[in-house]
Amino acid sequence: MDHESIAIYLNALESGSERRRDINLIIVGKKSVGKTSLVRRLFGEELQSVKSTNGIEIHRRRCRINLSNWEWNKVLDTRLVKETSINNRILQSIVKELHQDKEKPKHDILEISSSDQISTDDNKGTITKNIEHDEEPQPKRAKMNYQFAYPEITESPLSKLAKDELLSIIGSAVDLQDEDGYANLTVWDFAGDIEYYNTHQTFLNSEAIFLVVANLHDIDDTVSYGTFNFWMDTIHCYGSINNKTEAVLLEGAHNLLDPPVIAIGTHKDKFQDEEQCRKRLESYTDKIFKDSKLHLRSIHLISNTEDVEDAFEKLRNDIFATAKSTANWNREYPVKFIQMEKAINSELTIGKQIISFERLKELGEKIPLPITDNKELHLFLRYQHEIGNVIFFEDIPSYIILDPQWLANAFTCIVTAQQFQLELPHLQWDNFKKTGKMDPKLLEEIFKKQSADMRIHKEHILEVIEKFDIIIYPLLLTESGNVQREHSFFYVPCMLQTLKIKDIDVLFNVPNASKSTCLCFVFSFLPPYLISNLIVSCLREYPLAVVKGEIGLFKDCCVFNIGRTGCAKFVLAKSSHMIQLQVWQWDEVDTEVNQAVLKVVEREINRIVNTRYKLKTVSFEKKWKCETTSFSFDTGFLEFDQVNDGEKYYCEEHATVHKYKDYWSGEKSKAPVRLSSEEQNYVRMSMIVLEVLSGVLYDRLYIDTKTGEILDRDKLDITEMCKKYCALKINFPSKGFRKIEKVDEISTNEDAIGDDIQRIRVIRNEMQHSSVFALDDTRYQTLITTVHDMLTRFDQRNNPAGESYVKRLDKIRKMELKTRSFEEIKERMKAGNLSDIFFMFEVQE
Ligand SMILES: Nc1nc2c(ncn2[C@@H]2O[C@H](COP(=O)(O)OP(=O)(O)OP(=O)(O)O)[C@@H](O)[C@H]2O)c(=O)[nH]1
Ligand SMILES: [Mg+2]
Repeated sequence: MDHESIAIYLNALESGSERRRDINLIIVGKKSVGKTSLVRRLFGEELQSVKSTNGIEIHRRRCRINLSNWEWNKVLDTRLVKETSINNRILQSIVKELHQDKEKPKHDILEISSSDQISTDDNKGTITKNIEHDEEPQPKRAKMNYQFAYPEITESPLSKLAKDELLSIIGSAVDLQDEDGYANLTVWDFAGDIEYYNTHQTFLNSEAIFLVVANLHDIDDTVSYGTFNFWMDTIHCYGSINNKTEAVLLEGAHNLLDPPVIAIGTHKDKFQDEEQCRKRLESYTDKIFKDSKLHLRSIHLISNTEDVEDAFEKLRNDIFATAKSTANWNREYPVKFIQMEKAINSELTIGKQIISFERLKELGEKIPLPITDNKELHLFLRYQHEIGNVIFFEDIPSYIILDPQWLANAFTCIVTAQQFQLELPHLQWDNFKKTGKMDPKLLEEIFKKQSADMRIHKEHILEVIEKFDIIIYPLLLTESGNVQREHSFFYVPCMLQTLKIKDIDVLFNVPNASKSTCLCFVFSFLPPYLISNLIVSCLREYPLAVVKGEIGLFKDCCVFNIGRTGCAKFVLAKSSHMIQLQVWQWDEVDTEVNQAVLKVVEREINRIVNTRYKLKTVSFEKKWKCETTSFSFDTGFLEFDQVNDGEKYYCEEHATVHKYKDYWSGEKSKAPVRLSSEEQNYVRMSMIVLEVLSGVLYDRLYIDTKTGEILDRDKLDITEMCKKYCALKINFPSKGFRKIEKVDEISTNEDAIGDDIQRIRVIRNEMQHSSVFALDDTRYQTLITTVHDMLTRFDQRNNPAGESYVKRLDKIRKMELKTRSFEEIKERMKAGNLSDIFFMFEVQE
């Protein structure tokens, strides 16, 4: 093994990349509609012995990328195959590097040719390799012979690592041809039972393609439509604009949202007429929420039992075409990351299903070209999560799940659909469903039925599923008035079936005078599992309230104690599209208690929505209802700045007048009464920078890199993007990048893209470095004219998907601004943290 080959390898690791083609296909729909049967047919398998799915089944396959001859190969992704595949990818990157180096004079590549006979010779400075295969069935294989000679260099510890690595790859089976010709397909077959919806959530993500399946025969059933609608809305929670600008424009489609959905109607065999089937399925797709509809790409009508292969071939091709139209198809993947994949795969091989971020860091340090930057490791994990290789959430970094099926199995130990509960008829399910309480005896019986592997790891499984918010060991008040964490049993909120929301205050005997106004988090779409996650989160901080021996935990509703005395409690209750919070104080009312609880609850909702699940389209508004409201009343909300403390207001629910008491005053006192016109100008311009200009720059970068390079779209930062653009060494601004401070100093050469990028940078700086957070009318008008002209040019150059940039600008100019978050925004401006401001600022068109 010569040093230059090691150098090439290290270079490939540092700067090289491969094209990834990953399809993450998730199949959802009501119970028994035919999801598993559909998976079988897609894989060309028999339908016999299809059983109802318990939880989630993950099938991983590789399939050939060839539109005319596209087959879903039955290569199971066993660990051995995975290892081989990783080695192939590494070796291929070296060969690619060699090809690239061909043009460089210092590299003296002697030969790259096809030959059957390859050998290894360390002394003469050549790598040769006989590439063999142990996979079957195999198409034509490329037998590569590559030899090269370089001067000797001193061996460093790094090159020693690289040498060992290369030797180990060379000693394994590789097939360069195959890697180029395959896409990785992961199919997730989800159970239809509602009990699992809480656990399904862990496996969904914004990069998948969804098949939403409905039984055409069931179409008039309201539960059937409800489930279809539920899945479309749930998918929309992950919605983002499909930014593959060119592809979308070419097909004449606008404003499509990812993740894409293909709607499938099964049981076509029960109808004579295909047109009738189509109308039935369209009666669903026509009714769904207009934004959820933007995910829908096509519909397919099939019979799993009767249709011949053609129908499934058509569907396979459609899935493939859909995958190709997603933003991340063929994206560049750093070769270094393949190394990391190899490192985590070896952890799996030695039986570790879970590793911590700390362990990942250690692994990152040990690979031939170490990854030590946390951000880079996070990017790696995010990508791996998106393609379904690992499960990783930023808020639980100690639990990186290397085998998603293991986690799915762990979930189904505890979250069990009715049908699977029936297999253990002798157990006390009723009490479990009523109280959510899992006592040690029931737990023991359940684990007796699990596989040996699961039984051995019982404690570990419980620890993991607690981290994933499925179970909670509650805090309880002891008789002596202390707060203690319970360890002998736990609760499973998502399994509860007893609904008590209506009479919860009667149960706790709460006098009206003790109740606060009811704070409502009103969602446009409220993911149903959110309340269980939220209850678990709050039970980590507050003791569960108990009254007359009955605990305050019910389906979609929970009562917590605040402090040790029990004199103050709060309730969280879900009803239709809102989560409600009410504080009960039997003693003197202290509004600081309300504010403290609100802070925790709001923080946890934001964590679940934004950090845990990264739900891009889920947002809420905080409103309120009167003290004596019924939790099921879901209209007639009042705005926080509508009434002042002590003022009277009309209550729609009780058709009478009440006096307003300000329990949540933190809500109001923070905000200035009104924004001045200069402040409004400033806020508008900041929003234009964040919402429009950063998008322009992103699109331009995307077009000019021509690589679809991985960019963190969530954290668009103009400085970072300018740096990247600068590195492309094209379209330099007329006066260089750094010298200009004001937009007025930029050359008047309006054709130059570089000058416009410069304009974006300095306008953003002007906003960020403002010390007064105000912009006078003249300056605002000057900037608006500059931005307007520039956006007209970029509309021509970038041809953006969806709305034109100028239209987006006009929207912000006309928006009505609310004042509440202004102080908070100023703080963030001062801190230099400009991202996300737009989302914090509540705006109305
Ligand atoms: N006639 C007819 N029967 C079908 C069709 N698709 C599925 N079935 C039958 O419906 C039953 C349920 O099918 P599955 O594939 O298990 O349904 P599933 O959606 O995976 O069910 P869960 O995993 O329990 O949610 C089986 O008996 C299938 O044979 C179809 O297109 N036509
Ligand atoms: Mg199934």
